[in-house]
Amino acid sequence: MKRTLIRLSALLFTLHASLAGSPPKDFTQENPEQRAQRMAWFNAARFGMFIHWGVYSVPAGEWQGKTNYGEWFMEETKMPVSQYENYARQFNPVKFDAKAWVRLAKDAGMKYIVITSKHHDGFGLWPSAQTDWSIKSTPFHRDPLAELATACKQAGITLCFYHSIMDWHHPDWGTRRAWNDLATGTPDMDRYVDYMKAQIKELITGYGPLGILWFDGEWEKPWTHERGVDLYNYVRALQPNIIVNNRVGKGRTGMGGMDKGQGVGDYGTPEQEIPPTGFGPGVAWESCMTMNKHWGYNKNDQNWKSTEVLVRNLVDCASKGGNYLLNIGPTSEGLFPPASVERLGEIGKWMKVNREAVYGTTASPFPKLPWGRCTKKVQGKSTTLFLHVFDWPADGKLLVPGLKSSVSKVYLLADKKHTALKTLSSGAGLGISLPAQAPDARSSTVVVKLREELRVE
Ligand code: FHN
Repeated sequence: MKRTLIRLSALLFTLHASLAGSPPKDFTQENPEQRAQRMAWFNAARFGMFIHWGVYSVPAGEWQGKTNYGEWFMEETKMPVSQYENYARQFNPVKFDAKAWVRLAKDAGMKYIVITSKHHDGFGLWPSAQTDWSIKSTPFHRDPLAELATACKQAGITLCFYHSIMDWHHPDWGTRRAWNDLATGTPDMDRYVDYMKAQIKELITGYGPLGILWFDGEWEKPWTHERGVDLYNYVRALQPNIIVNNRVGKGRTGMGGMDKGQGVGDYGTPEQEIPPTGFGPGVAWESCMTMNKHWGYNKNDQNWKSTEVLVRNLVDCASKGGNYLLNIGPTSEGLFPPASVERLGEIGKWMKVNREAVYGTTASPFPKLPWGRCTKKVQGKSTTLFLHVFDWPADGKLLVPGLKSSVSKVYLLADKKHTALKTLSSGAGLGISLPAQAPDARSSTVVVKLREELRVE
């Protein structure tokens, strides 16, 4: 009863405030402590799954003899929108199993999933009340996002939505395509923003608490910084603790993904690249990458990155204080490509041994390490360094340059007995004697427990 009264009074307060015409709250003026609290899960997670799924998976990258298409199929083929809509009628992912997808992500060590609720083609992956251009117009009379939300909740995985600001299908998107043969009238961006906000409200209020709203497609002229600030505040007002990436505004410097200043959004979004260094404490970022060459499913693209490259990318991001968002492009049947499943399984085996050297870590205190990377974990007064050795020294001698702190224990993370490794401090830093064989050629972790505060020269 008391809880209901509290809720009722909060609702009345909000109602009064809005009737009184008080200005909407500017969430960009959040204090550092509030921001740190809101970003904590993201910064600890370090590893997520990106999913690009939509009707573009039906042609699977192939059209009129060309085989290099992906989620940009409509734009790159310049297919009349009326013809492109036929793919929705063929989109029937009868093999879609949300629990299986979430299990694959969780077993790979991923802590969150970002799935395309709407990509640039405007197709809604959920039964939106705002348009028929959604899963409603397919033979698949289910709600994949609802099934994914349930599976994520059961598995303790954070669900996030990717939502494209740019919309090649909607008649009011400001830069209308010549091949949008269904659009009539003059584009009206205010009307478009109302439509986009109505869809976003469905997503934020209909699928449980979300981790991130991952905006994209912000680069075209009709979108402005001011509209970005407004959209950021709109989203945060609907779910105050949600995280919004920097593509809600206009601050992103191309694929480098970081803000050039005057941006809006909570973190930077390098794409298909990893920054050369981190950006210091308090600057959150996430590098998103494909596993082959396409975001959306392309049946001919067999350019798969090796598991070694994927593991080292994850370690590289974590060593610079960032996250790794690794993409899957499911088929129109609702399956992850076998090559993706294979790599997810291999990454999962590596994470089973090395996850504590990734989750909850912060950036390396060393400028550059010739043999690999380093992540750091501070728990109370104790500091642990995780040395990720890519190039195992042939002579068994590993030097941590400049490390001056005394150490209490050094051991291989893969060694369940935590057998102490011999160390020798010198003017050059800390020398560690390693066994001849690396536990994992892709990346092996040496744990260095410091006895005192961290000192690096
Ligand atoms: O145009 C999109 C592209 O299709 C894909 O979604 C990537 C992934 O972040 N983002 C844009 C390109 O920067």
